[in-house]
Amino acid sequence: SINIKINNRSYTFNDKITILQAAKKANIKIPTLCFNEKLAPYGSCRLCSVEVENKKNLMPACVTLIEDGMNIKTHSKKVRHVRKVIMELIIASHDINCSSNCLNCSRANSCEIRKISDEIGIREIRIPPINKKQPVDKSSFSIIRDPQKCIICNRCVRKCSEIQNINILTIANRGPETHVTTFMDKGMGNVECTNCGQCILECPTGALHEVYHIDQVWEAIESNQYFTIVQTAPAVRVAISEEFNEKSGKISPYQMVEGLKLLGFDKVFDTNFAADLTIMEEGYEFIDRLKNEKDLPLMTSCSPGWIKFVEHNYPEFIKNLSSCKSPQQMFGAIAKTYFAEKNDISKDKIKVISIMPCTAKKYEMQRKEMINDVDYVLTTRELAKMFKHAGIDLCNLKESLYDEPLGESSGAAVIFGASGGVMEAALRTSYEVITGLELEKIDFHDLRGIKGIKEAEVKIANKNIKIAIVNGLGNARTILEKIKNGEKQYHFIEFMACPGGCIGGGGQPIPTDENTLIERMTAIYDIDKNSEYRKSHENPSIKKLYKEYLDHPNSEKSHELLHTHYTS
Ligand code: HC1
Repeated sequence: SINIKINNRSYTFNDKITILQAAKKANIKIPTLCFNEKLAPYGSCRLCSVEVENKKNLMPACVTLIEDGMNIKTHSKKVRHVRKVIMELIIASHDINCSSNCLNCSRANSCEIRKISDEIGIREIRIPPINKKQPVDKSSFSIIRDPQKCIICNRCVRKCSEIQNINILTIANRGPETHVTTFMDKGMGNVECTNCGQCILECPTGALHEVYHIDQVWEAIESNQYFTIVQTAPAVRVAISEEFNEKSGKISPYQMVEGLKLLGFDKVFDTNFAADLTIMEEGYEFIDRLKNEKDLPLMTSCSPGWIKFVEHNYPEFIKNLSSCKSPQQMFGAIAKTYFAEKNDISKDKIKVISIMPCTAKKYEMQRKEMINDVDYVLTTRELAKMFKHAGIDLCNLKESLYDEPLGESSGAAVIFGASGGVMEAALRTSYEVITGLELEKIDFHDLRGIKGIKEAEVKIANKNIKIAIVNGLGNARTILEKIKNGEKQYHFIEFMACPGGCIGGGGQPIPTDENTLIERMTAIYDIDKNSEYRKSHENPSIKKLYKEYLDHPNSEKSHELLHTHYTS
């Protein structure tokens, strides 16, 4: 055992952990900026510096291991003074006008610099600000990067390489010239960025944020020219609560619907309707591929970050991708045809606005294969801003139902928002279609949870179907490599670009940590459990859509509207 003293109190630990971990176990908070326990330690910001007896210099708590007999002071006069100087330097290297721009900063309410400055007692900034003279990177459809606000904590770089395994961000130069950049300074839109937005979730400041569509959406709502249709993704309905300081799921989806009606959208519909539609199309596609043993494993195609990852890195698997458009895009296609025709509205007058937990959806809507299905995408964070702009107190609103017919959905659709949900929804339908029998145990608990790679075998009509569920692009790379070298074989795989699935999307409230993911996931499965219909093929509005318009899954009309193909 290792005996140490922290602030004159004795503690015993069994493992050689860091000073930071030991302090945490002792309920002592040491401030950090460049540290995240899910990423490799970096030790650059030095905010976590502590005094260790008999050591000349202060030691960074995040990378210094405890040793028997260590006597540590975490908040001595010297430590407090040094932390203030470090913080002043960090602030000086941050946006030259942060104190005034802070008012319109994307992170005005969640800036880690502001929070830590308060915690360590910064009262004045004695160091003049540094102008880094680097332009804002606006090259991406999804993400804006403002180097003036970057404090070089390296968390975005590490998240992109260690968790997502994409490696498009890097640190360039040294000393005062140090900055985060992309290959040859090309900009995020011109390198192999998947638009997943995990870097945004990791950024402690407003140096990274989504490309805003808020102004265009206000304009569409307020113009008399357009018929505005909003669709809400599965994961948004639980996480929106967090933007109003409530636990995930506390504000009901129907209060959010009422809020959307108050904002002035002409129709409030649901992406979940299209998730049910996706299950019909993809379920039948799976049955067909299984029967013909063609292009297996089938790989899901609803996560646009994942699709871009395959196109750039594994073009040999493009044939395995489902030809189904994502629910977001299917929804737009149906809104501008079936709904438009039924209601005699010119499709050119319709503006489809999606509320998504995902920054890559802003890129997906602009892909040439499916352009014009959707007009604008707002993230969960942007929607919360719009509610606040309009003075809508979401927590105290009455509940209002989604409009019909594109607002009806099953429990199988809402679970799309959590890792494993698309697979579970597909199995609920495929089982019944293949066997003609009723599936009695519809909860597939083995497929749930935030673990990065999950595997299972399901027996359908005497055939063992091997499935995998993968979330996070680093894990996607691991599985694809194993399939390539013959180590693994599957029939069907669900892939989601973001850790935890869409509930962990780059457009979700910040922080998005492991605890929040679990809370969001629990709230999602609660909605499923309490749904009137729990299988996509039971959704009455979906049955009607096939009867009145599409005929049957994978029909010619379905292919024209709901399917696509990808190229490398
Ligand atoms: Fe998702 Fe999907 S589940 S991709 O995670 O298939 O973004 O929530 O809307 O399109 O339905 C996201 C979520 C979302 C689509 C659906």
